Amino acid sequence: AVMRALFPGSFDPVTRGHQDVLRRAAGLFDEVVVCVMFNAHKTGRLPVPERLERLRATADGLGNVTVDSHTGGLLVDYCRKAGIDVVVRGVRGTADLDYELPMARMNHELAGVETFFLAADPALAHVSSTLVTAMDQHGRGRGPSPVRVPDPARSGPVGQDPR
Ligand code: COD
Repeated sequence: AVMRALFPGSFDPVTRGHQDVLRRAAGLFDEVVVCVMFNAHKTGRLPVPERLERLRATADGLGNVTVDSHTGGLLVDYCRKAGIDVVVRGVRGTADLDYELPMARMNHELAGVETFFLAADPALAHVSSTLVTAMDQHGRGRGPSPVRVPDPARSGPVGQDPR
């Protein structure tokens, strides 16, 4: 059977950490939908069309990935509508798991949707949308897209951009 996975998130903005999870999910499942959703605990920063544009750049070259948004309802409703079998989430540490487990159980109870956890690459586990935004605001960013070619002048242990 074809396995369709959903990688949901705020992606505000998408980071190299998200990109790594997306690439790995694309290698594991037949089809992956990466989808902007609203997290009730977060105040939004970027408008959704801007988040989608950056996600499309990030997903570029991944032939089995499509980009979508679902900002007006529950994740389980999207899963039913889109024929999703599995939800993929990245886990950076125990704080992520404390937050993820109740959601995963709720999604399973409501719609039988399973959650598949991918352990964050330790080299990227510190990368978050919040830190990337702070760096952009203070002129230390590399620009809007996490898929840009690295600037050699910025590489090396000092001044390295975590995205
Ligand atoms: N390395 C690996 N993984 C990472 C990294 C990193 N550096 N950074 C982030 N991730 C992972 C996160 O752990 C997460 O799995 C995913 O990437 C996306 O992260 P965020 O922060 O962009 O997204 P969240 O956690 O804000 O997304 C939460 C949802 C929007 C999915 C959730 O709120 C939701 O399901 N909303 C829809 C409404 C709903 O159904 N609510 C009830 C849920 S029970």
